[in-house]
Amino acid sequence: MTAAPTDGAPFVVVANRLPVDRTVSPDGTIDWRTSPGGLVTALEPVMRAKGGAWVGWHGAPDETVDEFEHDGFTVVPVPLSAQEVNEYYEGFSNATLWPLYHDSVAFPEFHREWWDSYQLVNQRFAERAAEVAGPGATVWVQDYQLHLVPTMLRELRPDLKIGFFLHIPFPPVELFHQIPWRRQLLGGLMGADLVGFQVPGGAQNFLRLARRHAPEKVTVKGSEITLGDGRVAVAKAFPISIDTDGFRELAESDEVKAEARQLREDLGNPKVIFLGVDRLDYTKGLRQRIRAMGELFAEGKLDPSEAVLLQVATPSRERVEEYKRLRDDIDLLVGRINSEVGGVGRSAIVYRHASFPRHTMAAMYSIADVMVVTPLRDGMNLVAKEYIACHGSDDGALVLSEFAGAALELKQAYLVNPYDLNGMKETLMQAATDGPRVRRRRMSALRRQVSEHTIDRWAQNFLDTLDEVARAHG
Ligand code: ADQ
Repeated sequence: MTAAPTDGAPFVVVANRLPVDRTVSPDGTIDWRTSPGGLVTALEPVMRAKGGAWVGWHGAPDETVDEFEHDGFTVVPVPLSAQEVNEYYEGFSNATLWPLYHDSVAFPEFHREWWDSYQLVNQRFAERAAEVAGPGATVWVQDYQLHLVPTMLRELRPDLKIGFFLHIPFPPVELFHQIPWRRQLLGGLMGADLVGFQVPGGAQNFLRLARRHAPEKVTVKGSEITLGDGRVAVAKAFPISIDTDGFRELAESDEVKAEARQLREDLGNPKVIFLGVDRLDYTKGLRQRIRAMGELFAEGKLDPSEAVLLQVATPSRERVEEYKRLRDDIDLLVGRINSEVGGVGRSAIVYRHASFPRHTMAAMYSIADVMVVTPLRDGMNLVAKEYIACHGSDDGALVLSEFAGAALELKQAYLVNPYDLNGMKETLMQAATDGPRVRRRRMSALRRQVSEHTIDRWAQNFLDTLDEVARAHG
């Protein structure tokens, strides 16, 4: 057990990465800047009001950085060696759990040394959190890289309220079964008072697995798991969202409107702009989407002098083998389609492998007539929601995979099965050609949904439920 520091933080977030990036100016001064992102935006006000701390890796291997104050909260860097980045992060997190949790759309690898590293690093995160949390503090652990932290932390600090949120899907029993360390992973989560998932199906999978594979005897009733010592862990869905007002205001600003006009012009003022925006990841269904669009151009259903697919893909996990292969595949596929269709000087597919600032993303969303979001499996997918918030007029259309968590809420989207290429082609055409009344009806229903369900409400809802659960079962 670790003694609670009397001056510790009453609210602590534990995530693989810190919400700050280091910048070094020409004179060598080091500065930290808050990195843009939904989670930070949602939690910053809570952190400031409560005097919070954020525990996470600072992004540079083999380097120790001291704790510091930033923007009203305490930043607590956790060091990782280069080998740990390889084994805990790129290995167990991103080449074992990530593919397996996404329906095994890529083959998950199981290596005992990756697992050893994963346990070691999770223990380090738990110890840092135990050192900075004040007596009876609320600690919110984020995502699949830190599965074991809730139980490790509870052992060190039984006085804490512990919440966990999984941003990616939680797989069905049959897939989870394959993991050699399934008991430990399940047991890790059971240390939390509240375990949050993106969709109810994730919570149900977890409860079903808890019944069969918990490391100790437990009773599962409804959404509650009662452990041997009488403690209760609750599993529930909390669908994440975005800073809707922030995105809308950005898209309505004069700068973004001007950027949007310029962008449309740069694309040659086409009649229909299809847009894809993704992290370059094999779960996002890029191969299928680009093939479907390529066939529509090749078959003459879409005319490259009138329509374009603008596809942007953020570089991601570039040292992992599967991601290198994907990058090459997409380059090849886009090159082949563009060499076969379209006139000279005009591409059917405009593809950028780059990360863009938020204002450029808002400009792209606002000019897209059809937003195409077709993951093979996705916890939620924020891009779909960002499009709705930014696309001011009601003439847009969202084509959305049934396998994105967002499909459960965004029912008025044009839903597709990304494995069914013909079905996807038909729906893409329907989204592009439906009359203004149908499109307006769908878009305004989507807008209502995203306006009412924002990231602030998500965070508040999770933290209120955590309080209730801890009070009821404390
Ligand atoms: P991701 O897999 O990263 O998140 P997503 O929810 O779509 O997926 O979020 C991607 C974010 O990156 C969006 O905010 C988007 O604007 C941004 N982005 C994408 N391409 C970009 C580009 N080229 N330039 C700049 N920004 C870009 C994980 C889960 C999701 C879950 C989220 C949140 O996999 O299912 O929705 O966490 O819980």
